[in-house]
Amino acid sequence: MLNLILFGPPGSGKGTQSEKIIQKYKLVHISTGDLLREEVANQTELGMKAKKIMDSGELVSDRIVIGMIRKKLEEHRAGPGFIFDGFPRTVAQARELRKALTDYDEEISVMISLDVPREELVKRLLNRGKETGRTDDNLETINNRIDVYEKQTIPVAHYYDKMRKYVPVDGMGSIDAIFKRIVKVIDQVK
Ligand code: B4P
Repeated sequence: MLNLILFGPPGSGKGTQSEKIIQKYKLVHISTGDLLREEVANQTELGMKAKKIMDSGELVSDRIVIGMIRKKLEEHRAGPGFIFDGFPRTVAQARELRKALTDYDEEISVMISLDVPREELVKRLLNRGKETGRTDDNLETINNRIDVYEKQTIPVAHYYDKMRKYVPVDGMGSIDAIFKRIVKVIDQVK
């Protein structure tokens, strides 16, 4: 199985590039952001709790997120592999993912990290907010999300770097140019 993590700050293009990766490699896409937004849209108890946290730019609890991931892994255990988009976001989530994959005799093949400067992230997310009305795409929340990423999520990159699985990719330029860089990395580990 090919198991990828697509990593990077909010607005770095994880969701955008995931769509192209899934088309080419037929992987199962797990986006914790999408799963949480689905809960919000369905107004579940979990969704109501998550919405407040997401609108402030903080991270939803590890316990909730890991529960959602374990469920998806079980549903697609016989599949071609996974692309994890926006997960893990804390070292605790990374450890739990490792345990869960080990239960299926699997492991992460590579973590691809999209590098994009802060000014560009803010620009992209403000634009997405205008186009989609996403309630967490306003300046205050965007800045907090980037701060939270720097404090709580960057250590996840060090975790995979120690295992020699971390590969940075330039996330600036056209969507197709970035995709070509990603394909090069995937084809080396496949
Ligand atoms: P996510 O849904 O993961 O959202 P994101 O990081 O903001 O977006 P992404 O990087 O996918 O950017 P996109 O492709 O859309 O998280 C939302 C919230 O959910 C978090 O704040 C947190 O509260 C919660 N959450 C999620 N996962 C969690 C976890 N594991 N643990 C705890 N909490 C969790 O790109 C952004 C914009 O840029 C788009 O408009 C796109 O069109 C544009 N764009 C993309 N590529 C471009 C390019 N090359 N050039 C110009 N524009 C580009």
